Amino acid sequence: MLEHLKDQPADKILSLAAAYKADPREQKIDLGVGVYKNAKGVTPVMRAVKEAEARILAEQQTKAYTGLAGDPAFADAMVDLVLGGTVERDRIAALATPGGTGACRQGFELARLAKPDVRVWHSAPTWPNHLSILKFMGVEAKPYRYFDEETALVDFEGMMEYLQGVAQGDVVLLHGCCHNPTGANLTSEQIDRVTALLTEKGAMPMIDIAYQGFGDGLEADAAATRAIASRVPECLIAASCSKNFGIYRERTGLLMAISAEAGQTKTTQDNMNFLNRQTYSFPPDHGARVVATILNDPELRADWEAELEEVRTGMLALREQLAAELARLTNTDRYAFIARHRGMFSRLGVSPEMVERLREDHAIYMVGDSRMNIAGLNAETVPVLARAIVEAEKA
Ligand code: PLP
Ligand code: TYF
Repeated sequence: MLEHLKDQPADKILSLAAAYKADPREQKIDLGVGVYKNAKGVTPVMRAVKEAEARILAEQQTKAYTGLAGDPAFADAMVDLVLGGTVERDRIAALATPGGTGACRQGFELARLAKPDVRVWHSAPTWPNHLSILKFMGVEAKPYRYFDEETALVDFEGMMEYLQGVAQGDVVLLHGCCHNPTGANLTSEQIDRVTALLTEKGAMPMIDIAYQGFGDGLEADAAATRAIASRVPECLIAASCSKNFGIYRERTGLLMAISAEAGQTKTTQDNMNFLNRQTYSFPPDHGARVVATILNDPELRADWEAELEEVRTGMLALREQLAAELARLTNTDRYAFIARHRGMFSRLGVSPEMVERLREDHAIYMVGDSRMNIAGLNAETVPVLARAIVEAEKA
């Protein structure tokens, strides 16, 4: 029967990584897949992660199954990291999942379980996996305007106009911080207006937060999520530990579901556990245990926060350097948005042909929609990229 299988569309971001690897040119620059790299191009294991792993290796007495929802200590620590006590704990059900992707998938599944004809609104553009998962599930996806190609910032009035079309019982997917792929984010006033509109419409926000600590800091990056979650009756939150703990391959994430009343939480939790059981039974544990160990130990936590802060400020410095270099070369402030964007990514807003020229003529790899991973740069390659952009513009 397998002969009936058809080819599936490849993930463009992952295919780009393969193309980069195969490029024999020595001076190539990889601004593709969203993985943090230091100035040497290495994705390091964070110090606190190494130490937590050493402790777990020395102290762990059993590898018997956890519960279907994973280790409660992980859930508690992550609920606190993301929500910081802004929502009553007894209204929050939490489910450990394989990465933020697993949290998104189980969040969509939960919404569909509650409402079989649920529609999910998403920013245009959004992380391509949101769309491919929704399509695979057969859930209706509705785009809302988000990115203004002219300014490379958020078209907020356009967004609000689209969100007027939201109906009661719709899910509206938002990025908690560091929007992927654009790097353009809502201000706190704009978050307030979106929250008020969704409440008025009776829609449920679903927040995907995959880069807490990569934008303006751990607390600042959680502010939008907290502002929304503390003001709406119901909310889903998909959190990833892949980036901020650098544990990509450990597959560590958490789905939180906030119910309107504490009396609902048990049923919500039971449904979430059910979803894990139907999919893979128990979620991965190693990464979750590392995260809980770090967050619950003051020394490890302080060291993790310090290292994460270096990562964050390093990316900010690269943004500023690139924006300044482009201002100097073009004599305009056309690229000033790069310093205003936050997180790992900026969408340059240039044509696919120009992205192609950067790859062919300069061995610079960015995603076809002109998304670049800022962490793929270092102080030496920023001027190389800036010159290439200016040259490719003229070609
Ligand atoms: N959501 C967004 C917006 C992302 O960019 C990512 C990227 O990795 C994820 C979720 C999920 O990541 P993971 O499944 O590796 O935790
Ligand atoms: O957007 C990115 O680059 C990251 C990593 O199928 C990623 O979120 C990319 C593709 C994918 C899963 C993760």
